[in-house]
Amino acid sequence: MVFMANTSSEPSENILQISSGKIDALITQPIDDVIRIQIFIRGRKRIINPYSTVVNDKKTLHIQKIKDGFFEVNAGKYKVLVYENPFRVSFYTYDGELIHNDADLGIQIQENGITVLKELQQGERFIGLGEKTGPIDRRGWQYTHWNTDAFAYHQEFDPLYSSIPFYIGINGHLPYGIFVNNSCRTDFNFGASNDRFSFFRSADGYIDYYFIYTGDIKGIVSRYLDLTGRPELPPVWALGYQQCRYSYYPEEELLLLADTFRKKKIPCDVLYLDIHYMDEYKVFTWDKERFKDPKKFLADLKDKGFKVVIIQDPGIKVEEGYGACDSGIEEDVFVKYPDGKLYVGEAWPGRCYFPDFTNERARNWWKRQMKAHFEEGVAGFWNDMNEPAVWGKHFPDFIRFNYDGQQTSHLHAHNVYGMQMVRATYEAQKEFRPDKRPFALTRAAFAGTQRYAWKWTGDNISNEEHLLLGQRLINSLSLSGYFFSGNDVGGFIGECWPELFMRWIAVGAFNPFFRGHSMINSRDHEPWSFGEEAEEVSRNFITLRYKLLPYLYSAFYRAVMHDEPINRPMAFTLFNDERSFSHTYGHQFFVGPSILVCPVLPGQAFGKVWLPEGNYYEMFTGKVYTEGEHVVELHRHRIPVFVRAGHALMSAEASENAEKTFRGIYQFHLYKGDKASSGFFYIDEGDGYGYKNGEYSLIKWEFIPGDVHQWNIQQVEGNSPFDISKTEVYLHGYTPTDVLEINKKKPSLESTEWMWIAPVSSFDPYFKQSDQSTIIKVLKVSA
Ligand code: MIG
Repeated sequence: MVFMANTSSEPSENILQISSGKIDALITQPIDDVIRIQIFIRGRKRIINPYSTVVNDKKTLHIQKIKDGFFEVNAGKYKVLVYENPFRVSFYTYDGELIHNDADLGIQIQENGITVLKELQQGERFIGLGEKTGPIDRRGWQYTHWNTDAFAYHQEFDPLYSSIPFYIGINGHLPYGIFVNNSCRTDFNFGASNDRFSFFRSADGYIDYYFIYTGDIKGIVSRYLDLTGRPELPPVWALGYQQCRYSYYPEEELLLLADTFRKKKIPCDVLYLDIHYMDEYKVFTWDKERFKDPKKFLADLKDKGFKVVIIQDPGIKVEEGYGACDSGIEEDVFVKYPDGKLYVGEAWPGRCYFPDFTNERARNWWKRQMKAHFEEGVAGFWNDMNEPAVWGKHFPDFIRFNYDGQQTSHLHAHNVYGMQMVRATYEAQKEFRPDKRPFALTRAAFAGTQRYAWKWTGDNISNEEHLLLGQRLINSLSLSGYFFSGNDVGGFIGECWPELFMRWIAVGAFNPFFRGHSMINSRDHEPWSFGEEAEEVSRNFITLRYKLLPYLYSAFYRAVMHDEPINRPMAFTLFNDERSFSHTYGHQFFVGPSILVCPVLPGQAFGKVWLPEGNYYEMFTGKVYTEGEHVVELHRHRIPVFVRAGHALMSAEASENAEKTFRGIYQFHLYKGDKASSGFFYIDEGDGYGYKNGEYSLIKWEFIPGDVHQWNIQQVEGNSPFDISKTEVYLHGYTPTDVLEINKKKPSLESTEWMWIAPVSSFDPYFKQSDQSTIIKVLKVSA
């Protein structure tokens, strides 16, 4: 039912429709706390992006007509005031505080461009917007969404590979979210070169945006995920260390690589095949000289405990007799010029046709082409060049796309092309290997792609700037609801060096996606590629990653089930503290609820860390730090990482890969504190869907301080019994005179040692004794 602004029909319809000057507007409420506003230049065809959202606008809208041309919409936690002429909206709390409103310039139309201007509030900040360079706070910056192959990007480069047109504005203590669901090229201004307004602009005469207010950032991200969908729980092996190179071949090299990891006792789960595994870069083929028997080769690696992920590019070589080319033509899946001729663009294989992934027929065709790879035993798929990228940069704007029946041009399809490619890649896995959890990695993305794929941030550079700006990209993706991301450890382009690599592998170990990669004709980025010292440091941090797998996997579980990012930059909760946005602390992030990581550059003698809301333990030495800002001495072989006092961690004995680690011995680590706290650990079989039938263990830990410190650790959900009595328990920060109870019993304790990372050998020819500071004195509950 439509509530026409110019009629006096009764409230509680589901659409408020406004006509004002040259524009029409529709206001709806898809879900609680979210108001959708569509604005279009009257008479223009609207291309609605069908790919990003997973909800229908069904909710009743509570509209009250205050007087002619002025309405109030009750949106749950806030109200929207709507003025008809000129069309303006403003958002208020029920206490009458202004959250956000249109600027007095309102909506501007030039040709087919439509710009929605918003009043800039004093001190207003902007965070999110996905994979965008620049500082954490985007105030004073402008960005464009147009997925781009951004080889060797730098600090001020825009646009990059993906478009997530979702940001969070912070107006004092009132944060709000805006998601602009137009897949065409859009521009966002956050007060760049002006102090009057922020804006978003689309070039096609139509703006479709969602306003979200919940009172906190966590709630905003959660509503955004209600709108655009959530990923499913990944297989545990995807959390392991992954090794890539452009390119490993022939098969002997990969077998040797696998053996080297095992021989050097460095855990690793995944090896990658970059473009050289294919016959002349033709997707779905193998170079049979380099890989004589792919099935056997993959089985051999499987026996060694490795999964293999292969790269796939969208371009299909123009070549008669090449199966994908022939069948693609026959089934009419390639994009065309307006005159009906097939579009040909150039990429790795030379002249290529390109599947129209916005056509369901093409997606289904792609899935069928992938079938043989499942029979061969390929474990996961890596979608590259899917911006889409061609030599010469982009497809011409007028190339035709199906766009799921809306029949439009590249202008609308471009930004969702990669998303629809990786969607097909993901769906193929669901179809052909339904008992396993899919793994897809993508370079290009749009809002909603988090449902299908992990994302890495493309062709970064081996330099110090990229270690930090890469972290900001991951932090920003995290704030934008894209939780599973990471960057090429060591940097893709250029020559990394030992000191930088040691820093990068340490930081990477705490990011959701953890993969070493490097470009053709540059040096290898294997853990042993930078000498013995860097090898020991790499072993330490990769092993640490595996020790922490139960904790990390629990963070993934919380991400999928409870919308809590894995990687949480300070601004996620501390958005009212200006330090969250500073260059000094803007790179810091929590991984899960209890561990705080502070990326630092090589060569610095000391660094600044900010430990908010309570006391902490420096993870590797056990040293106690009080709440606040600290200057800490930096160590060549590790970075500052802290554990919250009063929190618990769960670890495992690191094995050669994630699945074996998951079947081993577990430990709980209880860190003495003075504030009550609680949290969860989650364990299941690490792959498959048994967990949907209750085959998992959800363990709750709880800390209550007092004269007697109480720690309670109990399985609270799941049918797989978790035997807490078989788990080792280590107490950090306690002395034998402390009085504590674990599950209401006084434990008997023994003094012992614990190491998160091992002492690194001394490489100084005169000073032989290695640093022992990572051997921490702890108490252990006696068996
Ligand atoms: O034009 O497949 O970002 O990770 O190694 C380069 C070769 C194509 C770009 C990817 C990179 C990959 C490389 N690809």
